[in-house]
Formats: sequence, structure tokens, C-alpha cells
Amino acid sequence: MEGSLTARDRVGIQDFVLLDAYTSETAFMDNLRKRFNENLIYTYIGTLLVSVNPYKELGIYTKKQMDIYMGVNFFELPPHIFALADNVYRTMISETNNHFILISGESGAGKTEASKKVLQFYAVCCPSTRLLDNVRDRLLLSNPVLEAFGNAKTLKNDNSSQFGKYMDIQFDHQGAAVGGHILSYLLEKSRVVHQNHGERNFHIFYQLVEGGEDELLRWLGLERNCQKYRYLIQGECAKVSSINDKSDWKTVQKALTIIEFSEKDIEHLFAIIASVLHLGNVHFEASAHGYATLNSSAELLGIPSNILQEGLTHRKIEAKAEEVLSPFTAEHAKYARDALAKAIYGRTFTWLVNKINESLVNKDSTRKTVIGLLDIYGFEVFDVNSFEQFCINFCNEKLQQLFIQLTLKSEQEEYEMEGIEWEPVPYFNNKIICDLVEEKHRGIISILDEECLRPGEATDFTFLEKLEEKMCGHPHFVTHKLADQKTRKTLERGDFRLLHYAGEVTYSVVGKFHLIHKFKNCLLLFKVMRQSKNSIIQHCFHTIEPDGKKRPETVATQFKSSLAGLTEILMTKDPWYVRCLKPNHCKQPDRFDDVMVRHQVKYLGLMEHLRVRRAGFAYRRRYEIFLKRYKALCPDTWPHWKGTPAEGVQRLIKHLGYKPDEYKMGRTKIFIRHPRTLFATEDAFEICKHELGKAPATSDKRR
Ligand code: AOV
Ligand code: MG
Repeated sequence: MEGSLTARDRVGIQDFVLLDAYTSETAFMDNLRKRFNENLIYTYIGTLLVSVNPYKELGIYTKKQMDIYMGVNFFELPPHIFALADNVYRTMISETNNHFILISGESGAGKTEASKKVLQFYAVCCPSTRLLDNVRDRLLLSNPVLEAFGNAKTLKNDNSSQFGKYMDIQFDHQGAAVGGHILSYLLEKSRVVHQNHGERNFHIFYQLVEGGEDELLRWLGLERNCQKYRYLIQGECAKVSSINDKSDWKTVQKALTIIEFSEKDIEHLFAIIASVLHLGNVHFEASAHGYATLNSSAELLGIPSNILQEGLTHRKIEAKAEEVLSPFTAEHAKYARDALAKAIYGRTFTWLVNKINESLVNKDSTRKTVIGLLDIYGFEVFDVNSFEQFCINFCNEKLQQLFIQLTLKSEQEEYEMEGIEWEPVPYFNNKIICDLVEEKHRGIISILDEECLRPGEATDFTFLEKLEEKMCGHPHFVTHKLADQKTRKTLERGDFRLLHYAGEVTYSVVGKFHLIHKFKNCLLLFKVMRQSKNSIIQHCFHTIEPDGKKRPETVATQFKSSLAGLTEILMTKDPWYVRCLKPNHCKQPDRFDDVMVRHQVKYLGLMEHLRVRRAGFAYRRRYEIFLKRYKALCPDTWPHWKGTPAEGVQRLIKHLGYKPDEYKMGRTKIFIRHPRTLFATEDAFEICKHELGKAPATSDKRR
């Protein structure tokens, strides 16, 4: 027994629910750190999985590991992402209902890696027929493609997701993966034209330039030198040691073929990528070179170059009955060029997602159940934060809200269903911040819309003034004008600050919130794009553009609606959570920054979640499972119990000497008030196992 205690001391406890001092943040941190130092990056809070990014290969994701976790009861093995994946899968099969796994945490915490591990687990472990093998490959290979086009190196993460991704994996009644569907959310496309110092554009550009075959590059008019392209070098770090663009290019090429992109599609796709690079080199002071690259761009896009040039340098003014073209200043033309590059890239990305979805469609109409995987950009705070961070952080705010609603709700329901009384645990409810951003007529997005769509001279500053007027006194909103003496020093006049659930973020409004009147100037350009001979471009710009007559939707409103849609999708499914923590700011292994981790533990609400899990009863297990594990501890139940599991458990715990106030019998589960009780039982089980020379309880390998 002493031996097992020492082991526990060294590697910590694998489920926080069993922590004695469960309200102590220090005890929580001690346990997390202890485990991290032993390379044990996973710990449970009940069925929630906490993961700390190790920033090194641990060799724990092999096929052998998958086999170990396949079909084994959740708590019988050390915590693992595979255990969670397996548990979700088996619950789905046995209850024939839909589930989702919400993976959250800040940028670089390991969300995307976790989601890939889950997908790999299903790809390898689910039964399948030969016929469906290609669905499996496509599901897996959609990842490198989407990452190439949708991820980039940022200061926080060398492979940072610049789009939100929700993926449904569909299973037939035998549990085979038979199809999938991906929803993508707001690609942060401003980096197509601008990157902050130390950041890169999307991976695909570098992959093409570094890895593209000579012949391909010649055809695209590209040189094998990233330094030649303005859109690639603003962050001054085209080369990154952790990234191999050349081999990634090969992976993407292969993936595109397996997902069955036609040769024509692939040709058009890379023509577009190259055209964006050429576009970036167009400049508008009369210079022969500038026009040469404009010609290359036009050619690749399949548009006569004089028409593209006209579109880039003029806008259409409607005067009474006729249309007049009025020339741009060089400044405006640059803006139009960048707007076009972003629009082309963004729409092509959407096309790409749709194309992948086509290949994942399952045509058979029998009933399917799904597991949804949500991997979205993490909470971000940079030195300068703009509209993109505003959207990303709002998204995280919404997901936190969902987490709060679902955990409170499901816990409450469980006690209710089992006929057990409970007392709610107080939470910081971030609904107030969600409302601040999205409330109709009064929220920040509404005010932004109003300013964007208001005819006349709306500017960044009128927007800020409106905000100040409406938000005055709101506990989570500050501007220079509204700030107290102390805060004012750290706030610029053109900024506003939100006190998010995860911390303060200062957003720059000036030049960063893209008021839409600038966009209207580009309408002519969008018309031009519709004449393209490139089938993808044609397709992407085919949809009706805002013509200035109908009130168009702003990006912010579109995003808000898409998040509302996502919430709706998730609410109909059973939730599972992976909370990813980032151990340090330097992307380094074996470094556990206490202050930083503690902050994340706090804002992710892990302590409260633990408290809710423990409110009243620390532990609950279905009668069958409890009995199966511990039946050897009582002569009446070993080796076989003939009555109902509930009666068996009753007999078993009587024999173990559980006192009446230590447990409650629910309808299907036993609830244990204090972890000590379970510990004692678990220790007795260990000794018994030792004495019997083998585990009396067997894992239920069902597959
Ligand atoms: P993120 O998805 O949470 O950030 P990633 O999943 O891309 O973060 O992880 C960042 C990096 O951390 C990876 O590229 C790996 O190098 C390393 N890493 C993460 N998880 C593991 C693991 N389990 N084992 C080994 N290394 C790991 V963002 O997309 O930026 O919000 O937007
Ligand atoms: Mg990611």
C-alpha cells in the first residue's frame, strides 16, 4: 500500500476529482506540474480531459497505444486523448446519439494536434470495409490540405490555425466512418497582404515557391525565391526551422490527388495562388515592372489585363442615369489591390472546403450518427489587436458560454435524473461580455454595422465615439475617455479595451476595423472578376455582390450569425471537452511557467468545473461498472453476482463498510461523496489484485 502511495505522490493524481484539497488552486497546480514533469500531459476532471502541451514528441500516439485504449473502460488506464475518443465513440454506438468534442485553449496550446489525434484514432480503430477505405483517407488527408491553406506561422504558434473548423465524422450503425462534413469559420485573411514582424503568410505560398516543380513555377511565372514577393516577406521570416515547406508541398500534392481534385482544378488552384503573389508586386507609380506583374496576374486569372488594370485603378460612380469611371489615387489603388488579393484568397479557401466536402459526402441515406470535432483559433492577445482578434476572442467567449451552459445544465440534469438533490456552484458567467459584443441594437457589432452602412462620413473615430456613448459605465468596456487616471496611461485615444473572460485585450480601432465604405469602391473590381476564364474564380465571384441598393451584411454580422449557427449545431449533441493548456511562451519542452498556467486554469473555469463535479458527490459510476471492477472484494459478489447490479453494489459496499452518509444510490449509478472512500476501495482492490496475482476485473474489450 505504501508503494502505491509513493507512486501517487510522484506522478500525482490522474483525476482532479480525487484531489483531497479540491478547492485549492495550489493543490491543483501542484498536481498538474507533478504530472507534467513526469511527461504525463493528460489529467481528467471527471470526463473532461486537461492537456498540457509538452512541445516534444512523447511517443504516446502509436498504433500500439491505440490498441491499448480501444474498448477499455475510461478510468482503467492513464488519462489519454485516445481514451476520450474511445469513450465518445462507444457512447455514440451504445446510445445511438450524436456527440461533439470541444477542444479549447489559447493559441499554441495544442488544440489542432489534439483534434488530429482524435481523427487518427477513429481512422485506425473503427471497423471498416475496403469500400470505405478511401473515405478514411480523405478524412485524414483533408487536414494537410486545409492546414496548408488555412494555417500560418504566428508569434504564438508556428502552425497557427487562421480559421475555425468544425468537422462532423459520420458513422454507420456498425460504427464504420462513412463520411464527413467540414464547416469553416472566418478565415483571418488579412495576412495575405500583411504580416506582422516574425509572422508568415499562409503556408501554401511558401510551399509552392520552395517545393513547386521547375516546370510548374515556369508556367506560373514564379521564381524560386520567397524574397521576390512582397506578400511573403513583411514578417521577415520566410524560412522557419520547424517547418519543411518542400516536403509539406509533396504531402499536399498527394493529398489533393487522393481527395480527387481534377488536374484542371489543381492547375487553376495554383494559378490563383501564383496570381496573388504577382498581384502583391503590382505598384501604381508608373513603372514598367509593376505592369509586368499585373500582366502575369491577369493572365493567370484569365482576365484581359487592361480590364483588370481598369478595375484596380477606377471606381464606378453612378451619376443619374449613367455610369462614370473615376480614377483612384495611388493610395486607393493599393487598397483595391490588397482587397482583391484577400477576396480571391478567401473565396478560394471556401471553394476548397466545399470541394473537400463533396469528396466526403456519403451518398447512402441510412441513419448515421456523428461525432463533431471543434478546433477553433484560440484566444489571442498581441501588442496590436485588430478586427480579426476581436472576432477570434468573441468566438472563444461564445464557446466558454456554451461550456458554462452545458456543464451546469448537464450536471443539474444528472442529479435530477438520478433523483439526487444538489446545490448549484457559483460561476463567473461571461454572458455579460457576450451580450456586450452581440446584443441587438446595443452591442458592439450592431454599432459597427450601423457605422459601416451609414451613408455619409462614418469613420473609425465616429465609431469609437458611438461606442463610448452607448457603453459608458459597462464594467467590461474601457476607452481612453472612459478610463480612470491609472488605466488611461496604457490606452491610446483610438483604442477600446474589453475585459474578456480570459483577460484584458486592447483593440485598435484606427485603420483596423475596416469600415465598409472603403469596400464599396471595389465593386467594379468584383464585376471584373466574374469575367475570369479560371473556373474557380468564376465560381467564387459568381454569387451576387452587394450592389449598394440592398443593405449588405457586414463581416462582423456574418460571423456573429455563423457562430449562432454553430451553437445551434452543438446544442443538439452531447458535449465532451478537451481543455488545452500552454506551459510557456517560448514553445519550449520541459518548461512549466506557473503564473501562465495558473492564469489559464483560472479563466478556463477549471476550478469551478471541478467544484461542480464535486458538489455533493465527487464520484459516480454506473452500477454495472462499479460492480465489475470491485466485485472481488466481497465473497457474495465474486466471481459472479446473480441479482441486479444495484443490489450487487449495495451488498458490496455494505461488506466494505461504507457509512450511509458517504454515498447515495441513484437510479443507475452509485454516487460517492468523498474521494477518500473511493481511494480506500481502490487501495483494497490493488492489494486484492496483488494477492490474486492477476486483475480480477477484466476490461471489456468489445471490439
Ligand atoms: P493550437 O491549435 O492550440 O493553436 P497546435 O495544436 O497547433 O496549437 O500546437 C502547437 C504546437 O505545439 C504544435 O505544432 C506542436 O509542435 C506542439 N504540440 C501540441 N500538442 C502536442 C502534443 N500532444 N505532443 C507534442 N507536441 C505538441 V492556434 O491554432 O494558434 O489557437 O490558433
Ligand atoms: Mg490550431
